Amino acid sequence: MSKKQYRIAVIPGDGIGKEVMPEGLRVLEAAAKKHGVSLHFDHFDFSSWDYYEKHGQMMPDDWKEKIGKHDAIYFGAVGWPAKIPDHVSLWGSLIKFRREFDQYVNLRPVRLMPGVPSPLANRKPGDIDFWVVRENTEGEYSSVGGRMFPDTDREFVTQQTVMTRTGVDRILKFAFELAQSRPKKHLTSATKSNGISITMPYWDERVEAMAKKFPGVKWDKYHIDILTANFVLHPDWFDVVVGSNLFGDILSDLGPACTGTIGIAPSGNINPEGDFPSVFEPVHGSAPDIAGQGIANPIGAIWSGAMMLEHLGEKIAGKSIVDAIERTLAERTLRTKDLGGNADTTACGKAVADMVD
Ligand code: GGG
Repeated sequence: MSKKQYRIAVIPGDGIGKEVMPEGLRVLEAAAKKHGVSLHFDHFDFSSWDYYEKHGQMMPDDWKEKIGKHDAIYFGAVGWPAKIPDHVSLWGSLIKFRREFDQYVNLRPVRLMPGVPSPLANRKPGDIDFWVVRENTEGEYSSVGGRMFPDTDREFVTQQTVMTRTGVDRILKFAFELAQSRPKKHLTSATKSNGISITMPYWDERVEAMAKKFPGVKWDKYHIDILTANFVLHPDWFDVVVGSNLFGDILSDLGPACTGTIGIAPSGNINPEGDFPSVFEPVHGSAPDIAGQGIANPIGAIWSGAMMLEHLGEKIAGKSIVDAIERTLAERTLRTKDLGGNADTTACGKAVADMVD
């Protein structure tokens, strides 16, 4: 239900996050103006190397008070490995959001857009159109483990995968409900229960139990190794693909790569109950190799803004952005370099904003 007025926390983060976010905001403002939605943006500089350098931590102690009452959080990218190890920046920001705000769904669409050449042979728009649903709060991304006897011959490290019944069942329920709402009504589960012999058979067991509650949904499962091969060979087989935290992370980079570039892929870290704000961010990271050159593709950030509007109940405004993205991508000259065009980040962002209607 639309309330037409929203407070959004904006966190650009590191690297190209700082370059693509202004374009996302430009397009959000254009869509809001056209569709009578009022967006108020509060800007925050934490979750970045710059902040860490000054304060010795990724975020202030009261970060939850600062952004926890916003309607949504619009995020760029995190990571500046030349200065700070990736696991420190990720666990100090994004993973904190996901856990503390119980954003247990990571939702990532994979769609071949008109005019964008797929690296896969003979694929056209419509052939690739599915969702990756990634478990986002537990699984392989666990802090249970440790290191013993450091710097000796006896040194060892261990890290546990954590699967709880609540955690597994709630992500599966979300994925089955999504599959049920789609024309194909098909769900694929990513597993590796032949090799990972405790947690993955448990995951399979819970999938089977959940499937019984959704008799209208056809489902299948693949081990992650052949599933990745099938993403490349048969992307048209998929409709909704659900996976654990690690498998979902891998699949949701591979999927967009099959649609031309990871640069256009959006994502939502969603708390479906709405008890906490959800975070919307492009799938891509901070890309230090191209940061500062003004050539990053802003579409992933722009599309994430559309997902945010849809999540807030502003479906028409959200769709107007996705339609504008499609129209922009159809013009070679408006695409960025990664898609064979020659537009820079700003030109591409302005083109999308102009196309919003
Ligand atoms: N905008 C996405 C981003 O900054 N990703 C950095 C990253 O490494 N993410 C890992 C993850 O999503 O778990």
